[in-house]
Amino acid sequence: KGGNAVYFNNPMWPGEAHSLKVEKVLFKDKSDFQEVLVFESATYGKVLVLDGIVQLTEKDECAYQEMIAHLPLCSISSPKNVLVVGGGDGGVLREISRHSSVEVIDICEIDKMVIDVSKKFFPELAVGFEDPRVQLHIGDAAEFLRKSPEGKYDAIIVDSSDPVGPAQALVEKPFFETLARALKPGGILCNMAESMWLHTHLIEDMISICRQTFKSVHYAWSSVPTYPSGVIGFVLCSTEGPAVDFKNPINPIEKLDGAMTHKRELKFYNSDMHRAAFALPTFLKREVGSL
Ligand code: AAT
Repeated sequence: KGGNAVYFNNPMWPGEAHSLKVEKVLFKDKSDFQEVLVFESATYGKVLVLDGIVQLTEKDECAYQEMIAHLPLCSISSPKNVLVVGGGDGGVLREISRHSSVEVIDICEIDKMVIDVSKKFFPELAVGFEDPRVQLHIGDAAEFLRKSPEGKYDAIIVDSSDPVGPAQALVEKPFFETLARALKPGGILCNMAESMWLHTHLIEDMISICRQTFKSVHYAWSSVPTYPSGVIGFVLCSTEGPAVDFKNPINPIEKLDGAMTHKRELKFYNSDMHRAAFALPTFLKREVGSL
C-alpha cells in the first residue's frame, strides 16, 4: 500500500505493478481460503480483491462476465443445463439468466465469504442468485466434478481465480477430464484463460491439455482494463458430438426472447463483439498453433 492507493504486485505479473486510488476500504477479512478485500475506488466503483488480485470492479465487470457467459451460451442452440465453477459474486449467473432456454444453473463456489460479501456490496452482481433456476453448491469444484453425473451439462463456465491458492487444481489435466465427462455429447466449456501478454505459457499448457481432452479448442479474448495487462482470454472447447461453430453465434443474443429486455441492459456483449473476440494477434497464433 502507498498513500491512498493500493498497489497490486504479484509473481503472476513480475516487474510491474497496478494501482487504483482508494476512497474507502469497505471490508477486509481472511476466509478459510483467501484474503477478501472490498474497497471503493476513485474511478472504477467498488472493487473485489482476493489474495491481492482484482477479481472485478463495478465499472468493467461487464466486459468479463458478459463475454464468459454469452460466448458459450450463444454458440449452441437452446442450452438447458449449465454449470458455473467459481463465480461466487453472481455476475455470471446474472448473465446466464438472460437465456430463457436454460432450466438448471448449478454453481460450485468454494468460498461462502465471497458470496456473502457480494450480496452486501455488489447487489448488481449478486442479483444473479435470485434466479429460481440457480442451485448453489459450496465446495471445491474439483471434488464437485469428480462426483457429477456423466453427460449432465450443455455448457460449463469456469469463472475461477488464478492458479495460485484454491484454484490450483483447476488448471490440471484431471480437472479437464472431469469437465469433459460432465458434458453432454456436443456440450461446451468456456474457461477463463489469463492474459496473452503475460501468460502465454499458461495458455499454451491449457490449450494442449484441452486438445487431449476435447474435440475442438478455440481461444477468444476481451478487454478488461483492471485485469493485469488489460486483457483476459477464454478457452472454448466442445466435446465429441454435433459440431459447434464458436466463431459465428448460432443462438444470437439479439434474437433471444427477453435477453435484451432483461432488467439490466447488456453493456458490452453483442454478436459483433462475439465474432471479433476470436481474432488473434499473429504472435499468439504462432505460439498456440492454429486454432
Ligand atoms: N466473476 C469474478 C471473477 C473471478 S471470481 C473467481 C472465484 O473462483 C472466486 O470467488 C473463488 O473463491 C472461486 N474459486 C477458486 N478456487 C475454487 C475452487 N477450487 N472451487 C470453486 N471455486 C473456486 C475470477 C477472476 C479472474 C481474474 C483473472 N486475473
